[in-house]
Amino acid sequence: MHCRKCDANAVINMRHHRLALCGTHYDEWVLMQTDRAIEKYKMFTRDERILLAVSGGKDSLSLWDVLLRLGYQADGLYIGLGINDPEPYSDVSLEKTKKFVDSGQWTVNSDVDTEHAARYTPTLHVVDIPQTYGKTIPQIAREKARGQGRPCAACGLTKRYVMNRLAHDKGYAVLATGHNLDDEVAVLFQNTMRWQTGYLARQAPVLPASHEGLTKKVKPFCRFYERETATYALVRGIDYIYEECPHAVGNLTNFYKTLLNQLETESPGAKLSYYLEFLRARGEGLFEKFNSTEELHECEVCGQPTTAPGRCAFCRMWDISAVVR
Ligand code: Q46
Ligand code: ZN
Ligand code: ZN
Repeated sequence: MHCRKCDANAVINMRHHRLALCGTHYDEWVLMQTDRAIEKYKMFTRDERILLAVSGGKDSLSLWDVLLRLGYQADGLYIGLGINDPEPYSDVSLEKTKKFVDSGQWTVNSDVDTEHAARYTPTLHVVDIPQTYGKTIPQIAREKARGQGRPCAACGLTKRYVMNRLAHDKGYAVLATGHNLDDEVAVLFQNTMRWQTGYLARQAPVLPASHEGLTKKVKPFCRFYERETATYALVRGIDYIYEECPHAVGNLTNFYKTLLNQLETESPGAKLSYYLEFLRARGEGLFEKFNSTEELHECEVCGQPTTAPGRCAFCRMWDISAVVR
């Protein structure tokens, strides 16, 4: 198959867009689409500092590459979870992240001319959970959940807290994550299956900072399919960790992803329209009344916003009674 714009062989055929592109034109397309999404949803400007959560995977490293190439001031935050059993997942993902930063690869010339050159030298912040808080994520989860279930709840709570805290303490305007369309649609499907209206009200490409101490959250890749971000990483020669976190295997989100992939095979574009139509309905205020108006308090230990007075869920879980820096 040939590229729609030139004679070269196509590296990707996007049936939902009826668009096949070669490496160069695909690269150009991804940059343009991302920049459009950033503007359309008013995510951030080139004058603002962005903190991007990086995991060493294809989505976050590709997003970092794209943002820097588009001339945005994006720094990275890597959170070391201490998940190294049975495979050294955390160690390898940190290694890939550092390799990306050291390579300076976003400055590597390509055939694509962007209006804004990559001039920003990014910083990588690393927060190692076992070093900072004394235990790995599986350890704290085992302790708190008494050996039951997956460590994902403890992990999610810790990651959200660390991201928000660092973004706030270091004065970033926005917190970005590399969530792609497949991620967003799986969560959307999960939430609609159970009519979790509060969650639906808060699922969006942009979540404004609703309270002092919270940072605006954005997902610039939310309209790209997973195979599109993977193809971008491939075209750009980004070396990322292929393996998923061992605790993700067999979880409910992955089960929904498999179901939705079957649907997509039968009906190309089904996921994209499901998501975009949801955003349209949401934009028209369909879920507005389910948005929580709960009053937030300051955690008595760390000062971060929390729903109940006293210590926040993070400080309670980690049994923190004095601020850890
Ligand atoms: S990293 Fe953490 Fe995920 Fe691993 S323990 Fe679960 S939540 S699966 S995105
Ligand atoms: Zn081409
Ligand atoms: Zn706290």
